[in-house]
Amino acid sequence: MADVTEYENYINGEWVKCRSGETFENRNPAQTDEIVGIFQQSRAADVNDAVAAAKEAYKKWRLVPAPKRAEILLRITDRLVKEKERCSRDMTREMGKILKETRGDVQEAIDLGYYMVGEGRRQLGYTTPSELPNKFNMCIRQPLGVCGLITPWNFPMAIPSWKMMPALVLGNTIVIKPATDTPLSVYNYVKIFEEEGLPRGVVNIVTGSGRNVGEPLMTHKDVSCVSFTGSTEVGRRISEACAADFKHCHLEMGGKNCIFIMNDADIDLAVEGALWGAFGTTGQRCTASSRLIVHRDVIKEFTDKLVARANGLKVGNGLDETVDMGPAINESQINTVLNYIDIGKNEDGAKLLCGGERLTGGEYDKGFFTMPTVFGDVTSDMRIFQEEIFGSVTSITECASFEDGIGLCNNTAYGLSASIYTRDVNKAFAAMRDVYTGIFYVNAPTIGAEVHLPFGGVKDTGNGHREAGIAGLDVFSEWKSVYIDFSGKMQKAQIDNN
Ligand code: UN1
Repeated sequence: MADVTEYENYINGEWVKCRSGETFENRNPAQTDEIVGIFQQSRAADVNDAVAAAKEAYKKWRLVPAPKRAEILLRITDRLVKEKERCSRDMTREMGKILKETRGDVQEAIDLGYYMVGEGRRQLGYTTPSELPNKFNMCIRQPLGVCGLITPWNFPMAIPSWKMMPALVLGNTIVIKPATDTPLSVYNYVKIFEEEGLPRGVVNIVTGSGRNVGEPLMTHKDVSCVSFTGSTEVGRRISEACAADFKHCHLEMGGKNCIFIMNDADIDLAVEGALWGAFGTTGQRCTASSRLIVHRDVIKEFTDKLVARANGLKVGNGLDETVDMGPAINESQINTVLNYIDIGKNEDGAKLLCGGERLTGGEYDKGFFTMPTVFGDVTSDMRIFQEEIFGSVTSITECASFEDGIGLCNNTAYGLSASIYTRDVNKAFAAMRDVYTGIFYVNAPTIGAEVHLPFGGVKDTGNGHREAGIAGLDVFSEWKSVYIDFSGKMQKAQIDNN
């Protein structure tokens, strides 16, 4: 215990303990006897301090020329390149996903960082003619003020970067509350911000629970924008809380993503995609491929091959480079997954094809490990077809035709990501048009979004916003339309030009 580091909040450019002095432990989900760090169990008073600092810092930060703001973000991102391996290892220790994936997570923050650096010299508004003589019209982006960011544990650095970088390049200041399971990754990121000279108060980190930190942050009167990634249930609460004060509110929530495998697909490629889409990040992605909708002509071949591959995956500690799949994030999550496995086993007609249990014995007893699990003969009325599991479980559903398959893809409350495997370009384009999601892939699984395209979903997945890409700027800025009349006369729009 003695050599476990205690990490502090970062408020107004100082590392400080929370006011109550309470702390919580961050444990390695692959090896729960390892404490990764001790973090501040903050409360409303700490949130108030951080928001006050961010509000004060905003006065100056919004006036720093955007290219200058971007220069700091460039230095931060260059540093992150150098710190990638350390940050990836820390992330595997606190989150569990395998090193290859945590390196990808940090890389996603690097990619997004460089992309947003470019926005320092863009943030394009537009000019447009006026309807009146000697008058000039344009619209520009304006920052919002203090942004409250509430980030999840499954992409502990990538998702914070999706929110922090656009917010900062636009001239906002930030209070971020990382997930309690993965505060170290955000700490590592923010530490670089500090070391690379971001002015005090521009970024503040307050760790603690949703109730103690998230709630006071999202209801704080000086917070202008809340950006949240997490469950649909929590997102709904945040949406209601923000509505009272008309705060900008960006929500990125659940998914029940499907891969649709047509009878003309390259089956080996589809199996590869399904395996990666379903069991990458132990299935703990909003974009995970948790429904596999397969044309009946190829369902047997696909199922046999997928089950063989799933059985061959090596589950274990993500720091071991030979491991394919790490643990679930925590006790409660593994219990949710095991509960859904039970639900699947008890569904009338569903067949457990592989996995279906917690892994025990030896090192497994120290962590939250489950087997990669595949259910067959799943129909659209079943809970395992409809509900987000967020774990190493996927399901196979038979379809009779292209139209039937599209109907099944859309038969869900969520709308984040979907994909089709087919060699028929007509089918690929029709599916792209008719499947109702924010992200769509052809001949690739439902995961693998790149940072310069909008990320987000429809229906219960989102509330109409997107992050990353140019669309990500909309969350953290407001349009201002500017009219400059140089006629020297009192001109009246809509009236003088009749
Ligand atoms: C998430 O699932 O929460 O496309 C984010 C992907 C990653 C991001 C996923 N680039 O799967």
